[in-house]
Amino acid sequence: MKTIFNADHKLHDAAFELIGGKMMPAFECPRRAEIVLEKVTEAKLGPVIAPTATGIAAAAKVHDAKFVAFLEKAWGLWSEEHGDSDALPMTWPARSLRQIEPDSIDGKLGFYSFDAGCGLTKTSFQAIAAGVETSLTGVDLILAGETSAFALSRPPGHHATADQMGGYCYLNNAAIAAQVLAEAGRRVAILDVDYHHGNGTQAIFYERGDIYFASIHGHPTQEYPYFLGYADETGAGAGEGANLNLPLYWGSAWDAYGAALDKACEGIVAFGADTVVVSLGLDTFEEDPISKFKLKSEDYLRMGERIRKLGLQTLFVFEGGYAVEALGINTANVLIGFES
Ligand code: OKP
Ligand code: ZN
Repeated sequence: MKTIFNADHKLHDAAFELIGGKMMPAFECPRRAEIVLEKVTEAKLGPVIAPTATGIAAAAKVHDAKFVAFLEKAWGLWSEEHGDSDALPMTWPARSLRQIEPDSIDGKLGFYSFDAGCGLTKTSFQAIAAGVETSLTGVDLILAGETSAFALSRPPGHHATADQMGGYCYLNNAAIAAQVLAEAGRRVAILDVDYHHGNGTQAIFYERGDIYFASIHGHPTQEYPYFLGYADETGAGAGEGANLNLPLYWGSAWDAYGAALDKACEGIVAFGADTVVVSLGLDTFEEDPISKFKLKSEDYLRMGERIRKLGLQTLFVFEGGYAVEALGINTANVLIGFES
């Protein structure tokens, strides 16, 4: 399996995040992608290639063009007003407030986000754009007939909606890939195994019957992003039946997880998918610092094997996972299990 590695990922390096009432070093940090690259290379899974400079016009297939343009110019507007600090939203158009885009940068940041998890540095957009190119290069490999490919980039994407960033995510790499694959005639299922519900991906395809979305994640009564991801969200309109949420409670280990993964895979088969995009988050790990599932390193081999049993062309797109020391091994284990 080829790995497409976004070397520009390191251009996104937020100074800190506010979590649990404390200012902490950002969990979503450059070391994450580097350790995954190390372990994937050590595992000799296949060639590591650079993304093709395709540009990011395809992002507008699932995102609002005004949102993409905003991301590109946000830090410039911010620095004119606030100097060199990371651009960070702090006020949102919540219930009772109006959905009108303000002129000032602080207002715009709130308008185009749903939480304070998305700081932007001077060079963040370069990393984000190269991330889109990374997943598009993965799409090219799949369309060229490769059985699988791994798009290794950060920041992640699955929380990003059509017009809002949130949860460390800016542009939705997996959704963009799925859309381009669907336009190429593929019947696409997205399997989101990140610990957090892929609210952005779900929302983007919720009313569509041509792309299936299945997610296993922390139950929204307990876990971020809290306001989406219930089992009764099954799709709407033409998309009715094309959305499958399998929320699990804190403390879930492989017995419960493996059973949910079976259900997700059965849904993908019933949908008749020929191509799978896996939102590959490794924050289900027992030692993840911000998550509360109990998967062990060996369980990721089982995960990869189960996905392989689908027998479909598979594009893995890197998402979350914050237990940095084990992150490389856990990621490689999914890919090793898939290839076994
Ligand atoms: C991004 B991805 C919960 C704080 C959550 C945001 C988490 C974003 C995860 N106590 N902060 O899905 O791994
Ligand atoms: Zn996550």
